[in-house]
Formats: sequence, C-alpha cells, structure tokens
Amino acid sequence: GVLAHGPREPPRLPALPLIGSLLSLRSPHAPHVLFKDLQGKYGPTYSLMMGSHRVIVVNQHVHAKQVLLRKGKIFAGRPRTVTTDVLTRDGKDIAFGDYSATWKFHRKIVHGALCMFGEGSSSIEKIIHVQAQSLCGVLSEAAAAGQALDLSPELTRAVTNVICSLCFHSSYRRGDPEFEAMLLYSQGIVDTVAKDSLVDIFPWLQIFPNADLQLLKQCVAIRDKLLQKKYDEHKADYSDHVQRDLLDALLRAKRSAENNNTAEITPGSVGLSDDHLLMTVGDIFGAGVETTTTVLKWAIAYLIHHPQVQRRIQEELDSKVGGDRCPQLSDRGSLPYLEATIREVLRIRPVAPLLIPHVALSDTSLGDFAVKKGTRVIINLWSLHHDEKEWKNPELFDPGRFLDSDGTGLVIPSSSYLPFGAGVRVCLGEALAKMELFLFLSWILQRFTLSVPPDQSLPSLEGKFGVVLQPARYEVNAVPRTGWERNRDGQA
Ligand code: HEM
Ligand code: PLO
Repeated sequence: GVLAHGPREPPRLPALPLIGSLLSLRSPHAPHVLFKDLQGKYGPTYSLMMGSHRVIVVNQHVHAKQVLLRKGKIFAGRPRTVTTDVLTRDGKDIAFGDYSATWKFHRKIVHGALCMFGEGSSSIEKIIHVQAQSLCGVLSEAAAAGQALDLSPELTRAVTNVICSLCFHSSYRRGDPEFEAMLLYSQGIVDTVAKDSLVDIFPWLQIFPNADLQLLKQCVAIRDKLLQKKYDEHKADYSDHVQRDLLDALLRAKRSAENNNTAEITPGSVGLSDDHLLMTVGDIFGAGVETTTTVLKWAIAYLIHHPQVQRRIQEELDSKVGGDRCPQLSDRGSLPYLEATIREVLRIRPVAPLLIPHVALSDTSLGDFAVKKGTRVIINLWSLHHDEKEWKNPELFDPGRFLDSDGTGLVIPSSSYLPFGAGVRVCLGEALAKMELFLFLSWILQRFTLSVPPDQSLPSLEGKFGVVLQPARYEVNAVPRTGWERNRDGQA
C-alpha cells in the first residue's frame, strides 16, 4: 500500500498470475514481451515476486539509466541462481559473479588483455580477416555447387576462431570434432541457463529430477573438460616473457600474486584460484561466441527480408572500398549505412533483451520508489528499444533512423538505446563485437548477395527467448556478385 510518509514501493503485481504465465512453456509470450505488455496495467516500473525474491522490472530509459549509471554501484550486484551457480561454480566468473574485489580484479585483467588486442594494434584485425576469408570461401563453394546453406555453423566457427585466438591462440578447422562438441554443449547451455526456469525461482525444486537441470549439468561438464584441457596446456608451456593470449594474461596475474606474498594482493584475497581463472575464460569464450554469432544471424535474416537495405550497403561498399581490396577497420568511418544497419539490428533484436539481472546492494530508491537491499532489478531492454514514444514504428526495420538528415552522418536518435548495457556492468566485449560485426558483414556483402532459396519461406523474425534471443534456423542462397565469381576468389 501507499505510505503517508517517505517513498513508496513500485506497483506490485499479484504474484501467482504472473508466475503462472512466466513459467508455462506454453505461454504465447516470451518474458520480455510479457513484461512490456504489463506496463499497460501497472506503469513502466513495477514489482513482482518470483518465488521468495522481490523483483523490480524497469521498462523505461530514465529509470534504466538510474540503475545502470547514476546508481550503478548500488545496483551492481548479481543474484545467485541454481543454474548460473552450476555454470560458474557459484559465481566465480565476471558476468554472473556478485560485485566484489575479486570480480573487479578479474574485469580489470580481462579488460586489459582485450585492449592489448584492441583497435590500436592490427593483430585482432588480422585474426578476423583470416576467418572472414575462410567464411567467404565456404560461401563460394556452396554457391558454385548451387546449394542453399545454413550459415549458422559457419558463422559460429568464424566467430569461435576469433575468440579462440584471443583466449587460447588456437582455432578449429571445419568438421573438427572438438568444435562439433562445442556447438552442442553451448546450445544446451543457452537453452537451459538463466532463463527464469523453475529451479531458479523455486530452488528447492532441485531435489526433484529435472530434465533441464540435468542437461545443463551434462553440458557444463563437457565444457569444463574442454576448458581444463586448454588450461593444462597453457600451464605446461607458460612463460613470464611472452603473453600469447587472455589465458596467459590471467596466469601471469596469478603468478605475480603468488610470488608477491607481501603485497595486499594475494591469490586468495583477489580470487585467483584455478576455478576463478577457468570460469572467467569460460565467460569470455561463451559470450564471445554466442552473442556475436546471434547478431550476425539476425543481421542476415533482416537483410534477406530487406533487399533494398542490402543493395544500399553494397553500393556504399562499391563506392568506398571497391572490388580490388578487402574492407578494413579503417573503412568504418566511410561506411555509415552499414554501421547504421548494425545499430538497427542491435535495436530491433537485442541480444540480451533483459540484460542480466542486477541486485540492489543496499537500501536505496529508484525515482520516487523505495527499493530494499537485495531486490533484483530487471532492465527490460526490449521495452526500451520498442518504446513507441521514442521510436517511430518500432517494429519496422529502418537503418535510416541512425542517420542524420543528409544520410551521411551517424546519430543515436533516442536515449532509449542501450544494446550493450551501460555503467559498472557494461559489456566487456563491445569493441570486439563491433569490429567483428563490421568486418564479417562487409566482407560477405562485398562479395555476395544473400537471398532466400527459391523453395523456402523468408526467415522467421520471431526470436527464441533464452539467455540470448536467438533467431530460428534458416537457409540462404549466396550468389557471388559480379567480379567475385569462383575463379577470382583464390586471389582475394
Ligand atoms: C555483459 C551485450 C558481445 C562479454 C553484457 C550485457 C549485455 C551485453 C546487454 C549485460 C549488461 C548488464 O547486465 O547490465 C552484448 C552484445 C554483444 C556482446 C549485444 C554483441 C553484439 C560480447 C563479447 C564479449 C562479451 C564479444 C566477450 C569478449 C561480456 C561480459 C559481460 C557482458 C564478460 C558481463 C559484464 C559484467 O557483468 O560485469 N553484454 N555483448 N560480450 N558481456 Fe557482452
Ligand atoms: C553462452 C553459452 C556458453 O556455453 C556459456 C556462456 C557464458 C557467458 C554468457 C553466455 C553463455 C551467454 C551470453 C552472456 C554471457 C555473459 C554475458 C553475455 C550472458 C551462457 C550477455 C549477453 O549478457
């Protein structure tokens, strides 16, 4: 109820009806859509109970920015849940780990290691070029054979090899059994982790047999074996003098903490245990693969639906890059329409439509609402990106929104746009992801025109909700553009 004095709590939903619709797999609406619709009745910020947990759902950008930026540190916590505890050995990673000295330290090491490969140095660009070249090779083979192709495994392998180079300085060939195993376990994890499943809301349900939890545990066991193998290999030939990849950077931090007993930082105090290192690499590897691949799949699905957008990107590529060389990161500034298209894909189908839940670390407030310590906060990015007050026809795919009036400069037309989150918990891979999206899409569209195979229907644009919002499987026809027919490909 409303108190006479002091701030009041956000409007509260009756617990059972919502939980009922959330949990029913037969519910016609995914949680982000349901949460958006509930605004009609309860306003943009409301609260509800999930099991015994108090949850606030934020559907509008002013409150979202308060949570992420103005009060970012207060809302920097993460909830512990049954499924994420299985994935991360009780939160010993970055994404699902609670706010702590250990978490800060790991974020800093990873950030530093990713910057080392960053825009300034050319090595990340070279790594992506090698993968883009190989990806285009597969496309032209399929084209020459007149075959339609499910791009998903090819895109996944390209993106996986980029992150594999960064984390482990290794890569996979087509058909590598370890890669095939990874595809399977990772999809199993995406399907079962952190999606408000029954066990996360009612943890006591773990005592009953639960098929999802079982699948998750099996997949995590396979992943952990793979990570452990990479870790053992690195420990065996580690040297203080060369830093080959992210795992070396983490190992170096661990060694220097161990050799430096007098300093305040000891392996114990900052959590540089083997478990912490493994879970951190597991995060970067998992995030590095699933997010970027998903965006590429959405981008291509939308390009197939909107051939005029595809044509305009190709015209831009033809005039700014031409056909005699491959696109480079330095072309980013001169290809605004491609950039605008990437921004629009990230708006219309956000990878993480509910981000990862945040937790209030102390009693606080949000706008006029009181918020108790321990309250979970879900930022509904889907609502922000589809807010009718902020976007004209939000369901319409229109890269032009992100261009200025003469169509040459990039703009962000609304504050209601946060594809990578913001603040203390902002995505660690934003720069890397943007480089990959730009290079892979520009390479593909320079050489091929993508369309739906004649006997098939257009890709579905309805996402499958999970820890990432994935498109359904679809096939494409890749037709080489003039000058990029097969005989020339070898020279590129
Ligand atoms: C967190 C988006 C790619 C690593 C996040 C969050 C979002 C996001 C929305 C949650 C922010 C929050 O909870 O407030 C994306 C998108 C990507 C992408 C749209 C691709 C286009 C990547 C890549 C990496 C990565 C390539 C790894 C190199 C992470 C990590 C976190 C995170 C480690 C957790 C940060 C923390 O909790 O402190 N990302 N991401 N992401 N992302 Fe990304
Ligand atoms: C993807 C499946 C992998 O096997 C494990 C994994 C690790 C980190 C997760 C990632 C999954 C999904 C996307 C996440 C990422 C951490 C940050 C990122 C949740 C589950 C986002 C978009 O927030």
